[in-house]
Amino acid sequence: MKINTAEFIVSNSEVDKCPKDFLPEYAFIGRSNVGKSSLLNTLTNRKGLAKSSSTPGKTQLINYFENDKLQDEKSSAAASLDPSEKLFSHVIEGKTKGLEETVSELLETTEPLEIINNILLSAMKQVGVRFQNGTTQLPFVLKSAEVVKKACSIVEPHIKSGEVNKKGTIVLATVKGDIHDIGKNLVDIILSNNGYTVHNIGTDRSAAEIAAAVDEIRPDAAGLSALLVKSALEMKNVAQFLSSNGMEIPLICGGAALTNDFVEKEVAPLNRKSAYYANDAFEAMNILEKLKNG
Ligand code: B12
Repeated sequence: MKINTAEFIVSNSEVDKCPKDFLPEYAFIGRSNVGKSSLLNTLTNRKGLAKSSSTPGKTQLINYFENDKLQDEKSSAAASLDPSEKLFSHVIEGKTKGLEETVSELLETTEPLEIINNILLSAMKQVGVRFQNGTTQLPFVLKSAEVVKKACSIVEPHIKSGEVNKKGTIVLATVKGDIHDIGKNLVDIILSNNGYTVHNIGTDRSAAEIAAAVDEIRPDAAGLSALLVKSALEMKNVAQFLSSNGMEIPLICGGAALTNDFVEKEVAPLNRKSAYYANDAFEAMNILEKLKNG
């Protein structure tokens, strides 16, 4: 079976095995070039999901694959994987069934932060690559994101707090126009468990909302997240808004859409108390430490 981003060569008997992550735009079945909607219909009719002429929705298809005996076949294949590989495949496949057991098993041998940083993060990165090259689609990405969130909530209580005395306070937000929060929430978990007080005010936060939180909480820094090119630009507005309201708060900016250069040249000059780029929570901690030491 040959897979590339645009097409998927299958034999008729392989249609049923077509994994959800690789639903193609079109497929070759025998000599016929079958379009996506007829492929969806074939799959749906075989399982009796939709008897009418209506095209099946993605939810139906997700259910189809989740309920299908294929899942059982996959589960027995998964049984031979070690717990870290199992967790990785939970994320890739967006599968929550058995997640708690897998994470608990893994926690017996692996440090919680290692699970987050090495397994969950790289699995989500892999999902990102698949999304980018067209081999998976948004609903499946969302399912993977849910798995990461759920796994984090199971792992988090097992993280030993780094310090009893609080090292500092930070307000965290994903900026306006952006609802991505997996990375920001990981930063929250890691900072919280390393002695920082984190006020995570959520996603899609306007400059005014961020400023209000800063005004109320008086943190040592504000951590801003952006994953879209458009929302990266929003960071400039936040810096401008804070400055024009006379606020002096260092910004720590992160997220895949940012670069050190952008933050240094475009955001920092607009903020009264500079702005720093951080690749991850650990870099953010280094910055917070430096800020504390003047
Ligand atoms: C998951 C995901 C989604 C999920 C988000 C679920 C959620 N609850 O977060 C859903 C499906 C909702 C989604 C929606 C969309 N997405 Co999206 N999404 C992704 C994906 C696949 C993974 C992002 C992720 O979670 N990565 C894993 C985490 C752990 O990494 P991270 O966020 O980068 O965080 C790390 C660091 O960056 C850093 N960090 C992050 N924030 C912060 C903050 C601070 C203070 C610090 C210190 C560090 C830090 O620390 C983290 C740990 O190391 C990326 C692809 C990719 N390769 O990134 C696309 C991607 C970001 N999405 C993209 C797009 C286009 C969209 C949509 C517009 C799609 C659409 N057509 O509707 C919408 C946008 C909706 C909106 N208004 O925001 C594009 C953005 C393109 C661009 N450059 O502008 C990407 C790059 C995919 C692509 N190539 O097309 N998406």
